[in-house]
Amino acid sequence: MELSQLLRALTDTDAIETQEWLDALASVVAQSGPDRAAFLLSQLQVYAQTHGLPWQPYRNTPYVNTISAAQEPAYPGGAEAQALEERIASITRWNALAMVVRANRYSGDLGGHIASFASAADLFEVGFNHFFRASEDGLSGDLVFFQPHSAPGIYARAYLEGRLTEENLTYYRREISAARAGQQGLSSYPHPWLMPDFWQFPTGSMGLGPISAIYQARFMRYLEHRGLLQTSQRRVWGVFGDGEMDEPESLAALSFAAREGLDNLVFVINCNLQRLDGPVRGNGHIVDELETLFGGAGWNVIKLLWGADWDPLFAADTAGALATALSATPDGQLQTFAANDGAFNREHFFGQNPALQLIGSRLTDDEIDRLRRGGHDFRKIYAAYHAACAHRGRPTVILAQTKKGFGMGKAGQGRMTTHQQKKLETEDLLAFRDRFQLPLSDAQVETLSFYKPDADSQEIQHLLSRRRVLGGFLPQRRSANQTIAVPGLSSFAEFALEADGKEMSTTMAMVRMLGNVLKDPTIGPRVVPIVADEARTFGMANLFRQVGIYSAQGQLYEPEDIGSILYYKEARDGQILEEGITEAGALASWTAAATSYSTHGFPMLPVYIYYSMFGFQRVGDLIWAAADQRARGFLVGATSGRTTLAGEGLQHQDGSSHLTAATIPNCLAYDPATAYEVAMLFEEGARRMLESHDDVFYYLTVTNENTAQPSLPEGAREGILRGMYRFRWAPMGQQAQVRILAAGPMLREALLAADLLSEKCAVSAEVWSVTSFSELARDGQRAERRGWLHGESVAPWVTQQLGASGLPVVAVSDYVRAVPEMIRAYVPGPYQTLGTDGFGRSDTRVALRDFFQVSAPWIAYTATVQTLSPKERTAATLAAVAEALGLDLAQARDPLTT
Ligand SMILES: Cc1ncc(C[n+]2csc(CCOP(=O)(O)OP(=O)(O)O)c2C)c(N)n1
Repeated sequence: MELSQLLRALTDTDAIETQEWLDALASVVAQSGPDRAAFLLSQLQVYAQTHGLPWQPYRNTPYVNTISAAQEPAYPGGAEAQALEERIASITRWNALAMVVRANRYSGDLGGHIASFASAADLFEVGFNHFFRASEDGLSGDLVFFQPHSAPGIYARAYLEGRLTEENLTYYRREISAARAGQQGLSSYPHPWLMPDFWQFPTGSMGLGPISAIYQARFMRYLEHRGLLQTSQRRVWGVFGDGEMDEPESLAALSFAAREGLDNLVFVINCNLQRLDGPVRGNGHIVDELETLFGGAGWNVIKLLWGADWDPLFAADTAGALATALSATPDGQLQTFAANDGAFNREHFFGQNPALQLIGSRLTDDEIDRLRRGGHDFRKIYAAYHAACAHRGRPTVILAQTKKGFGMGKAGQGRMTTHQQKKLETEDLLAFRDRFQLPLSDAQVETLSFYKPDADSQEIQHLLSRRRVLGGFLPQRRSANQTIAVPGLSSFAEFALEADGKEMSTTMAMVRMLGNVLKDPTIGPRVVPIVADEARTFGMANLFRQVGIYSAQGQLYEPEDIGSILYYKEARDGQILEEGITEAGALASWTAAATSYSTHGFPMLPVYIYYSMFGFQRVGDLIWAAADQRARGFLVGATSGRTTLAGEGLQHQDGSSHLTAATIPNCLAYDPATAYEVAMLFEEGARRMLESHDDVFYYLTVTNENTAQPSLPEGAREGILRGMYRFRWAPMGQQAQVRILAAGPMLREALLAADLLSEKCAVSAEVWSVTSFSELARDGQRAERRGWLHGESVAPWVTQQLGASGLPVVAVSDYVRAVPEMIRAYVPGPYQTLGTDGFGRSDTRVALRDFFQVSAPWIAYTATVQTLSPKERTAATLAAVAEALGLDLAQARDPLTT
């Protein structure tokens, strides 16, 4: 009896009937083709469903490779090239390992990962030799998102390429010591800020890589469809961990990628079945789960599970005993198999039933031990990547099964603790050397010598020639600086500069400026307006018609409002990115546009307008990553202000974004009060980003409170940009007794307070507009440091502006008090801050300002109290002041605790 017949007999209750069905199907395929066969299968499905058969189509395919051995293309360069590349991967593995273990020997404080790259090395190597294209001009290469903690492997390859030196590797994770020694150290994870010529994408925070890669691929399409840049030959690759796919952001945009038909996007998920603590899905199959998720979302899924040495086993197993057993083996068990030797696997896997025993009997224990998983087989990896590149119409995900800590032997392969492993005993190191046949002496192994073949060796020659063919080295970040002329203020903001009391909100002013800037022939096409389903909220509906909403498919329907002038116009060359309700997606989209000057050598100016509450608080980590990536663009927190936002209730009331923004070093955050301030800041920001090439981005908060807008006062420019300027002097002929610093919407309250002060309290006040507490604080810190480190005497801007009079100062913000507190050290004189701490309430503006004690009467009250000496502040006096201002102190609650 043939082996295949025997196997079938052992696993099928009616083998003859099964064979008849299979033969019938095979004959249909042969005679009428696969389409007819597929039609018959769907008819069977309809029959099953309409006749109540308890059968559902499987969402998963069997636990085998999607691409059969017969479908695999030949390996470029044949077996010889393949063997050479495998050697390069072995060397890279060693150097990566040596780098991490050396760092750890130097100091236990230094972390690092070995096992992740050990599992991913082959996936990367095939990519580097055959798929990841680069370009010297940075305009036609691929964009690759690297799994963050595989960074040692990427450094190790750059070392072989001659891009990094032995010193660089020695200073892995020792960036500060390296700089002191005149060297360049290596960041733990991809970090464009710290390694600006190397890393493009900061993927260190898991989940941000996948969503960013998707929006990057879509942004390339956007550039192409708008006729701005040819990107159709370029691809985005994302290599991520299977554990990382648990992050909500990893999965958040899968259906979006498929909907957009992003066949320029390939995800390679390294399914080593383990994450940090243990198995990703010990009791199930992460591959199956991801197959369902990606497949259901509309991706082309390629399972790359088993290496070539499994092919003859599967071929012999026509009854499917092997596939059945593998499908039934949970990942936790597969991990145990990875951690144990051939004899163990023979007994516990192949020993499960006679059919498997028979298959196992064809192999020695050593051969069983060396059975490779798909992600460690160069030819199969090549086949999968090749198929992914050839696929049209949909993004592709390759689910590559590997072993975590591959080749680390007893010290790490498949071990629960392998993720954190960074100490290896000499014995383990020697075993690693032998396993990968590295030409290192015992002494070199013990001292963890890096290994680099001679420049004229086959290995180095091969890898260099492959990179030449593929256009250069990678990763490589560029800061190509094309200058885009920013139009003068008067061309887009005349209405704001000469507002002359006209009523308008700052959100309205911002949107109007945006509309004008979009019309400018130079900068206009570079502007990328981005919204997350809130365009109407911010009064941006007119832009729908003006510049159109981007849609790869154009508009396949007649919009309901086609008759109106502002109809909902979708177009292939539309300019607005309407992202729907996904702040994470919109931020990833903004980042792609904000870094286009570098990734595409083509500067764009993204302006993402959103509810400020759903920015820093909601997607702060994405903003941090954008900062690391040296993003240039505007984030506009619209309808902002804790008490100012009208009509939405407290879930939308943001009191903290300015505090978070202040923690991001290259984010300039402003809370402007007037339309002309917005105009000045927009112009200055655009100029710095597009003309001076500063790696900064701007956060502006604007509000929907309609107020009479003043015209630009003379001489205000410097103060607006630096953070504060005097808006109103004390009443004519009077000396100011108190100063009020007010930001954003609080300026109006402060002005009313100044009136109250003079009318009701006989106190004369001066009012200052603070456009940015955080910029003032930074300026103060810089001045302080110059003093204490270099003995220079420089007064911070706040101190310079307020002078030496020592008058009491009251500062009021529509954000938490910690925001105005940022400048306390630089205020000469008594300083009292007012802000909007606590959970807040839903109510009207007036009620909220009263509740938070930031309304005009409360500001006036606080200012008056500041003018009193401590002795004068008796309960009776305070009550009298409050009464004069119509306030009831007994009603005043602590917003923090109520
Ligand atoms: C947001 C976030 N949370 C946690 C971590 C810490 N972390 C780094 S690697 C890792 C495990 C990664 O597992 P997996 O994605 O399966 O990759 P593998 O190392 O197994 O290849 C964790 C939890 C992180 N970098 N980012």
